[in-house]
Amino acid sequence: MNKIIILNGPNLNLLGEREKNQYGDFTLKDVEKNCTDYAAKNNIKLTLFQSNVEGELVNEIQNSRNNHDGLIINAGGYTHTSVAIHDALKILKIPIIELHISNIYNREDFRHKSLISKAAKGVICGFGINGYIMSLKAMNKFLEK
Ligand code: CA2
Repeated sequence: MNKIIILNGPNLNLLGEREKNQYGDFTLKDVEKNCTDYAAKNNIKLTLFQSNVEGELVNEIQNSRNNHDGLIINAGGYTHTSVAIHDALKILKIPIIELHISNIYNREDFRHKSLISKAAKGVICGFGINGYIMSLKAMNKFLEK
């Protein structure tokens, strides 16, 4: 069984409440349920974590180095600013997938730069919340022996 963690960063707890044109009208609870259902059918032991606090995300990334086989992260706005999250991800030896709901490259210039990408094995962005299932599928593929 592959042990995979999905981390969601700041403001993603408000999914479905505002900016529906950008992020859709599904809530984080809906997204998490989809992922949990997919995991149950696809040999994945799934951990889900969301925080608006940078240091809490760093702690969870550090803890995952001994507890998980793969990490998927939508770092939200910290994607574009956080050296601390970049550094924590760099410590890990497990595969990392960077995930975004929206296509960050067709949005404002400040979203075009990601500090997460340097640490990620792959990036999935612009596929809406389907990106979460796509990431789990891709991670299972990365983890195939
Ligand atoms: O497209 C993504 O998944 C993002 O990581 C989402 C971040 C944004 O800062 C990144 O540039 C791209 C923001 C998440 C904000 O989520 C909201 C949800 C509902 C209402 C308002 C914001």
